[in-house]
Amino acid sequence: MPNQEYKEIAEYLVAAEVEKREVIKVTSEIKPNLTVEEGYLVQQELVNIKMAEGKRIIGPKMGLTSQAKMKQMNVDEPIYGYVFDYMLIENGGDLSFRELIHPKVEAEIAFVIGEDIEGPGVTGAQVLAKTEYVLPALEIIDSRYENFNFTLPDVIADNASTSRVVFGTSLKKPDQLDLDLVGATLSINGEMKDLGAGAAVLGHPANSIAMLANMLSRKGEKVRKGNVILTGALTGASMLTAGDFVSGKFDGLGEVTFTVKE
Ligand code: OOG
Ligand code: MG
Repeated sequence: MPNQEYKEIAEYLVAAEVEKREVIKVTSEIKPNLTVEEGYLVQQELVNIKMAEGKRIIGPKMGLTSQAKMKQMNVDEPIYGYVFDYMLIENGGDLSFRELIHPKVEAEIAFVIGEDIEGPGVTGAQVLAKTEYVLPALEIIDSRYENFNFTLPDVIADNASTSRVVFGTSLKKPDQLDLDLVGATLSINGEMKDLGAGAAVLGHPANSIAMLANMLSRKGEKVRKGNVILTGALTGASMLTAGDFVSGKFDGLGEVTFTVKE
């Protein structure tokens, strides 16, 4: 498919985000046979559009790294996307519901990378050696597709549903915790919606960054020093509505909260 076609699909998805309306997935009508590789080419065009608008990358992110998420979204392999500066909300801050389409929240462990990590062949242990800090996070995903209904190539093209992120404010060195055993709860208005542990993410969240470095190496890219990276949800995702107070509590890493405003 010619480059122009990837660009047009990327524009279709950016318009959905900007105009806050859900659209029909790419594989229903526009491009039924879109492949995973082509999904990433569309995603690259989408990233290019945002960069040209002056938006800056905070880091790549991993998605669909847990069985719970793969089952919830009915897909069978992890993906990556990118978090931009305009997506950040401070811990304890407000999420504007009217800026989004049909947001959901999920609990994640994030890594601050201290040295470049270049695949292929990267392992979780190598990732830990190059990690500066780990911190808790809540990711707000907002698929641009109707009812979060998509195939793997669709969700890749749509920047892995990335929408907003709240990073926690307590940073720990990776050797201060057994990240696979870190438990987390996700609550909305005081009611626990889901729970999980670090091991839900590919056995250990560091394995998620290793997989990311290995996937990025296919396009000659790497995980970079200074990237802040979401390793993927260790809980399922819960729908949000205006007025909600959301809290993610992580053993040894503290609490991350935000309020959903109109
Ligand atoms: C795709 C994004 C998945 C995660 O952490 O698993 C993701 C989706 O579920 O819409 O960010
Ligand atoms: Mg996520």
